Amino acid sequence: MKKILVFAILSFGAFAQQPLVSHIYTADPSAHLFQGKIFIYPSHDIDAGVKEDDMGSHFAMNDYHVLSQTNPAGPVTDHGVALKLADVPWAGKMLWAPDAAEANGQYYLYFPAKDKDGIFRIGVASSNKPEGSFKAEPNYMPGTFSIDPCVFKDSDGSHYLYFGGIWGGQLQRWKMGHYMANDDSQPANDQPALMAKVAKLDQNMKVLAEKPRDVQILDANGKILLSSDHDRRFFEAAFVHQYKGKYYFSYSTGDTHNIAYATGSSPYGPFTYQGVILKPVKGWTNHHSIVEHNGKWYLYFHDVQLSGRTHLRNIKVTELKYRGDGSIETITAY
Ligand code: FUB
Repeated sequence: MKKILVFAILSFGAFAQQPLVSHIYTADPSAHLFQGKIFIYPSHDIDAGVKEDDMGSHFAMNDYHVLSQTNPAGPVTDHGVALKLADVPWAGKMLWAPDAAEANGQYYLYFPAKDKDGIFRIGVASSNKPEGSFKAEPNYMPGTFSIDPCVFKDSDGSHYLYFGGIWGGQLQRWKMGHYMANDDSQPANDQPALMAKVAKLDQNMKVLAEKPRDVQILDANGKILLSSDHDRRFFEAAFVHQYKGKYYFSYSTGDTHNIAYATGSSPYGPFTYQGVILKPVKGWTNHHSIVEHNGKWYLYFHDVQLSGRTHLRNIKVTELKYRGDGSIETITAY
């Protein structure tokens, strides 16, 4: 595996302005502290020459690289190709946003791809090293669908898989509990918005331990967010972390381009909407992760500074700050 060390980050002050790497396009960064280092699991954007459409067909990625840093202001190591489409027996195309988890000394990469029938599913691959390379299971995880897996490890050691994304991510095609190929309609404006899904993972980390359930996001009055509420409802890019005993469910609002968050007292939710973590960035998509390092918190995110093109993105990092009441200060990247 080829390692590339990239000395792009020079000072803390330059953080939010500078892409973490520029030798490849990267997006959807999922950052985790493993073995005392920050490992970043991004999408690897390429220009595959696929015509742009509303379903995101031009995001036609075909491998993953794993990156690492000893600290968020430090140089980045690219550990090379960690998994490629050709080595995933069930997958047909479009390796979208991944996530990773550690259990029992093994590392697991969770990733969405369209299967050979064009249906997005979530797959899992494993390795004994956080940087891979990863070996994919022969089939996708039964019971999974749509995109943007996020794995959260609770304080008791259990792991939960969150997933889902609307429009190109196909979540709307599952609104009746089964796949409806040509139905991209959204619930009526006065109906609950489509919700991300969550299920506990089996201890083997490779299958769900239960049927996925809805991740409910409520307003301050305890009412479920409606389909018309584009500024606050879930679209894609689920991420879960814990802070001072509370669970924080953060996500992209998609067509309104914010990273928003909601908090709750269980990994299953319900979560109550709190506000915006990250305002829209350059490019259509907004996708992030949150990690603690040496007592400070960091937001990994992406924009299109290097290319100006929405499917050729670059990852960045900036500090994230909590107020005394646990709310998060809104970040404006520019
Ligand atoms: O990278 C492809 C897709 O773009 C991701 O899966 C979404 O979250 C959006 O960032």
